[in-house]
Amino acid sequence: MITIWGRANSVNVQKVLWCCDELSLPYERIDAGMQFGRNNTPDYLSMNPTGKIPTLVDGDYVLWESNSILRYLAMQYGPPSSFLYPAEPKTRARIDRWLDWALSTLQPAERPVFWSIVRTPEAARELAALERDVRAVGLLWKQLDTHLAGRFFLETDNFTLADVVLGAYAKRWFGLEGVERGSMPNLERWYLRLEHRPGFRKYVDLPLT
Ligand SMILES: N[C@@H](CCC(=O)N[C@@H](CS)C(=O)NCC(=O)O)C(=O)O
Repeated sequence: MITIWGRANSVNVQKVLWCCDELSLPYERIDAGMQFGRNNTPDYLSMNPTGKIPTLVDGDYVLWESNSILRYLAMQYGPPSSFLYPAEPKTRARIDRWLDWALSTLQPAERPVFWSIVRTPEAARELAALERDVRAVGLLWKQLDTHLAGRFFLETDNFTLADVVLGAYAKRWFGLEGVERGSMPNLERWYLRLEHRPGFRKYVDLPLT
């Protein structure tokens, strides 16, 4: 049995839950992080020394880092020529670059915006910083909008792990209230396509908290 440790409103946990849904994988989830705590107990730290969520436990195999968990699940449980994470090296590398871009570039830029609007009381918001941060992350989403011109999904004609990862962050962009997003027609079309995926609706397309 697969166990996923982490609260359900974490974007990094949501990606993993969505991926399990795409693979029709049963799992149990244990709340951890923020108000649930548990992630700094000695037992948790012995599984995941970073004290972050998510952590995956699959039998006696333990893994942390959300995108690594996605790759593992797709390789371990996807069919050999899995559409989610194709084995062909050039295709796989194009998917991997988006997974890397998401963690190295997009997440550091989107996190302050999300935290300011969703998890900070209005009176305590620093508006000048917020405006600057929205502009910065908007430029990154615009890069994705440009990439998506003429494409159905991010890479290949099929839905892949790249769509899972960026789709989870996209909810935290399109779901924000009071943000000037500018025109991103390709990104919007792609985002609407994700709404056809039950895993997106069930685990990601929820009120932001
Ligand atoms: N790069 C890591 C980031 C993990 C991370 O920062 N997780 C956040 C939640 S999204 C966390 O553990 N926050 C502390 C908490 O929830 O208490 C990953 O992708 O798994």
